[in-house]
Amino acid sequence: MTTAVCPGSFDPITLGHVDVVRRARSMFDEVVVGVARNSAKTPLLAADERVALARAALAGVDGVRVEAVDGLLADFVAAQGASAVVKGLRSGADFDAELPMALMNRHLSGVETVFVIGDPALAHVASSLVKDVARYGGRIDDLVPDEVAEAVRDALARTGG
Ligand code: COD
Repeated sequence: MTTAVCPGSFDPITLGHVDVVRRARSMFDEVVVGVARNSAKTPLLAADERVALARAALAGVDGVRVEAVDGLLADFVAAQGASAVVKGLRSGADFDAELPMALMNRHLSGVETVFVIGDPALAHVASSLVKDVARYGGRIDDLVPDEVAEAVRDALARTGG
């Protein structure tokens, strides 16, 4: 059985992420979605909330499970018995950001990173933009899975935006 890890901060999970997970699942028998911490970002949603939303969003996708990542992604990938990391690319800017991470993960544990090109119709969808649109009262319902829009609005109201 082949297993891949789809990692991200998923703050929140978007339709772009779901597209990447589905593409990963078309190549691997099992996909583990790893909800991790990006030390360069301050999350809006707590880790357990990001995990719960990702689980709800992917509940109907066979062969996919969602787990929290504590610590290094390279260690998580090894612990899951996965043979690859799968990441999505929207643009050359994504590639520039992803290349050093892919090289570092390979340096740490030998794991390879596979890049998939996301759906161009979702190329504008990014968690940071989703939060910004919601912050100023814009409509995000067609950018995120059903369960997510309300959770983002609640979190923004709770934290004062
Ligand atoms: N279309 C296609 N791909 C998309 C889209 C879209 N619309 N939206 C997002 N993506 C892709 C991104 O390009 C990325 O590949 C992936 O989805 C996840 O995106 P984010 O924004 O949720 O996650 P990031 O980029 O913040 O994730 C970074 C990690 C959390 C994976 C990284 O910081 C990490 O591995 N942290 C754990 C600690 C660690 O090991 N650090 C050392 C790393 S070398």
